[in-house]
Amino acid sequence: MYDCERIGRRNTVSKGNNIYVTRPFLPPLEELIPSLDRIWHSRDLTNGGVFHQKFEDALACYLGVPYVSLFANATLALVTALQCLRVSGEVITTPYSFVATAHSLLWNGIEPVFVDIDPKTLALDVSQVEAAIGPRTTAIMPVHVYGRPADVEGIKRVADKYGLKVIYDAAHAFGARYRDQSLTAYGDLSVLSFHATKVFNTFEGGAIVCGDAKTKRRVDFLKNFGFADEVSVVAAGINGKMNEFQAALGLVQLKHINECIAKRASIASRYDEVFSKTKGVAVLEMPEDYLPNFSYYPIFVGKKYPIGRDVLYARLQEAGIFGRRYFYPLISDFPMYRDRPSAAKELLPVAQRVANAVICLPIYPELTDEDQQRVIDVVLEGS
Ligand code: T4K
Repeated sequence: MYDCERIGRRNTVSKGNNIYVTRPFLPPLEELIPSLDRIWHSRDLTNGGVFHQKFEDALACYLGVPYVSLFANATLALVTALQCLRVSGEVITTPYSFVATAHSLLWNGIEPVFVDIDPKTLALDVSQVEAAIGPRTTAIMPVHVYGRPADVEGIKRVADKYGLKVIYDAAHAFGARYRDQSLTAYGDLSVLSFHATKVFNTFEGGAIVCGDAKTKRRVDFLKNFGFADEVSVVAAGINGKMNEFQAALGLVQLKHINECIAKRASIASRYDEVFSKTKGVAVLEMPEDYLPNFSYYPIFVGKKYPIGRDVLYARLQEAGIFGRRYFYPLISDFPMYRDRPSAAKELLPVAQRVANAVICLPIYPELTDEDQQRVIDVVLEGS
């Protein structure tokens, strides 16, 4: 069966009036041309060239973290992060995420154990994590959902008590800060995504953030087949490298990121103003000590909203507005996960409720006031 939303995107050019959950920000092409010129002349296309090196340094500096290792995408980075810390057995994770989170465990032969989410953070409910720890548990993989902080202190407390590693899926968290540091500074490792749909994009891309040089070295070996030098392979690595084009684009994108986040902030504040007063619609509260990146704008459609979530979702589509239900269905409901005991619906009531209520509305720097008004009008019409 065809996915109408995807067909809709492919038709953007001819229709011109569709609005999508996101549109990637791209810098003016002329800003990239000198770098492309250099790549073309140098013929250094990948395997850790000059742009790769510069972008790694610039990113670590922008995020204010000790070390960054660039990747072709976040999924490969997640798979590699687990390898880096030699995680095995069982890992506690959330059902409320993009499938890549749990898929990275299966690709490592690790058993995901799902735990319900907290209704405020929408990340792992720490009070339920301890009960899920068993003799084979070696790590916790929480997600900073929509770039909002998971309970980082609570997770650290439990992880320290049981000697578990913590790998954050921070795919949404670029530029978000919590208690005066990058969200990616928490945990043993954090993984960012620079996919086209993210706050910060390099077309595709990702990174592992880590705190010490030794770990960074191991990550770097692992993303390059395990090569330590021309004749030594020290681990069964993968090809996870970011190429020079992606890195060159990333360097240019960095110059625009603050402005992009500021534009998102003003769109979010207009939505907040309207939807905080809309009956049957809930919006997320801002955590304390948190600097958001406004990567997504989820609304939660409750019982008091007369037409319900799915009718609203369909009406938005009829109006050419393609929001997305991130994250519905839950990961734990997909066929490769649903037979696990921890995937049982009755064990995950908060995640089920949230997944059945959410619609992420369009938010991106170039969303016009008129287009935002079209989105608002459809939501208000159903209320
Ligand atoms: N962990 C988490 C928590 C994640 O959310 C993700 C990815 C990952 C890990 C893995 O990261 P990567 O390996 O991808 O780096 C999208 C993205 O493909 C996916 O990266 C993202 N999460 C997820 C939340 O969203 P879809 O299936 O919704 O994408 P798609 O192609 O339907 O795009 C959504 C809309 O974006 C389109 O309607 C229009 C717009 N769009 C999209 C693309 C790709 C564009 O305007 N231009 C584009 O090039 O999954």
